[in-house]
Amino acid sequence: MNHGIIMGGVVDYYYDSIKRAPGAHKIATHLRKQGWDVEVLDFVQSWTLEELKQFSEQRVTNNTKFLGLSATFSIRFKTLYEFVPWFKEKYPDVLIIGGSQALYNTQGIPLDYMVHGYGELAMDAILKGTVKYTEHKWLNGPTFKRVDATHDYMAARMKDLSTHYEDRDYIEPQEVLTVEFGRGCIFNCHFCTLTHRNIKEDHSRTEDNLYDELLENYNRWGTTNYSISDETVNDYTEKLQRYATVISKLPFKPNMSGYIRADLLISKPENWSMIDDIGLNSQFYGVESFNTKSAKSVGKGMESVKLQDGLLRYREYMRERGAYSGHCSLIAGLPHETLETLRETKRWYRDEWGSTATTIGNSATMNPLWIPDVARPFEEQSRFAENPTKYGYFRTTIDDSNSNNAPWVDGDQKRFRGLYEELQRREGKGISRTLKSKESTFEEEMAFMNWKNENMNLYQAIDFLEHEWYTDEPCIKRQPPLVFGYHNWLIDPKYTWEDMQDAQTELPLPVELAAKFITSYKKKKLNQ
Ligand code: B12
Ligand code: SF4
Repeated sequence: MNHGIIMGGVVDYYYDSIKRAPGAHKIATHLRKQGWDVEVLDFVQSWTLEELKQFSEQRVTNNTKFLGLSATFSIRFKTLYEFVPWFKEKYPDVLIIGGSQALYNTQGIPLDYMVHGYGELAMDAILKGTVKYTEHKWLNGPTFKRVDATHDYMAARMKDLSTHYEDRDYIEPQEVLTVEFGRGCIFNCHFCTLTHRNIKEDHSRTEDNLYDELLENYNRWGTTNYSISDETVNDYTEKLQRYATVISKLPFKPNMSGYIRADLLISKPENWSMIDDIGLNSQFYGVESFNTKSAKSVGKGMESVKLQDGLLRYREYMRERGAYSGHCSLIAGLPHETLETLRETKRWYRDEWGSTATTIGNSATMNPLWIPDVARPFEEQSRFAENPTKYGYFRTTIDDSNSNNAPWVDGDQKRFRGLYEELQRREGKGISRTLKSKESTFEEEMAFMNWKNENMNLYQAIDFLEHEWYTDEPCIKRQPPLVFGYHNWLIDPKYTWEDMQDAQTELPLPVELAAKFITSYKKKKLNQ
């Protein structure tokens, strides 16, 4: 039987994540249906070079045709820069294939092929030897063949989106697994970087296909916790209806977190009971701005007071039914936003939405507007980033923005000094538009435009965030965990999904337990 290995890992903001590599399991499932024996190695960021070598020596045989590297986010880990060349030298006939939605997530790693986009159909073509590709070279690095799955092998209309796990994955019941309902989004917001947006026809999996996956995971591993990887779960009602109907027939009620468009949620109360039936009680709202004109400028049209009142009403509705967590994600610096409108948003968060000294409310985060400084080839750009001047954004410098040369003063939470100093350093060195090499991974992460518009500039935005948003007030300090981060707590069976509505400060992260979980996983894999 043809054999392959896929290694992957998801790194979180907190520490090496105990989340399974969703793309690795998806591709493995796809190939197994065609008779392949494909094993997934999770948490690759936590494996040492020696352990990766040991694993390979145990697994690779004459039947092994490929090593896959799965990068939901970046996998530019030091161990992989060392391991992959070793693997290539030792097993020159085994293809090394990277896969990610963003080409640069494997920057500098010596690969035979790099697939960008949803990779199932591209993988089929590579393994059949019929794939279309173009030759490239990483900046200061090796050459590779690029396979474009965003156009040539677009796997965005799949009716079967199942993921099957195996005994050799050692899934434990408390884990939060990833599930997909569909790929792409029917909308086309101005700053969105999603490749498959503006899709008008149905792009979701069949409801039976979803039902089978949830039931299998419950029966085999005891899984009840999920995060949904769709960009917008509530883009249309008919899809919600189909999934609510089948999920209600399961012998358990799942808990799910997912991206919800808040304006649609509020304008379609007929969807509320369906969302409840799905178990989607932890919701991430890409609100972007509570200033109506600003939200409209990026394609999100609802009048802000209506949106805010609607969210509070919806919260009451959900709390009567059980667990509920709602997270508003906001941006400082969209068109028409001023320091005063940002302060107004903070007042609403402090007084209405967030936690107080005695109650636990909901969470909201605000980030500075990020406009990429230089377009990365083969990566989807938002309309916003393609033409910032059209939206009234111009380049500036820290010297211009901070004209009286005031020294940076840390706020309560000391969050933005690094960013401020980095902006200054880049400008001083004239390196603001450098694309990174594998040795200087930081550069590219920081390569965003230092902007100004007619109302404010980036320096003012980070100064506001440092001193007025991220303060030590209860709405910030006592906010519950962010809805896509629950796995960091739930890996400890002492925590329940309902606990995720408590103040984060009262929920110590089980860092040691997570480390032990990964160590034990590695041991099982190496002694299989
Ligand atoms: C959930 C999610 C989050 C959660 C993650 C929580 C967690 N730990 O799981 C949160 C909210 C924390 C988050 C944060 C961020 N996210 Co996010 N996120 C997602 C989302 C919606 C789902 C991820 C997922 O599970 N996908 C499902 C799996 C199946 O997809 P996949 O792993 O990519 O696998 C497919 C392909 O990559 C490929 N593939 C994968 N492996 C392999 C292997 C082989 C051999 C092959 C051939 C192919 C292949 O085929 C797979 C199946 O088709 C995606 C969008 C999306 N729908 O994927 C964005 C996405 C991954 N996020 C993105 C971004 C930009 C971010 C942030 C940087 C946002 C920000 N400004 O803060 C941060 C970065 C966080 C970090 N760790 O670095 C971008 C990444 C683009 C990029 N440049 O890397 C995405 C793609 C959205 C987008 N289109 O803009 N995110
Ligand atoms: S921002 Fe959200 S709703 Fe808008 S196009 Fe992107 S995924 Fe769809």
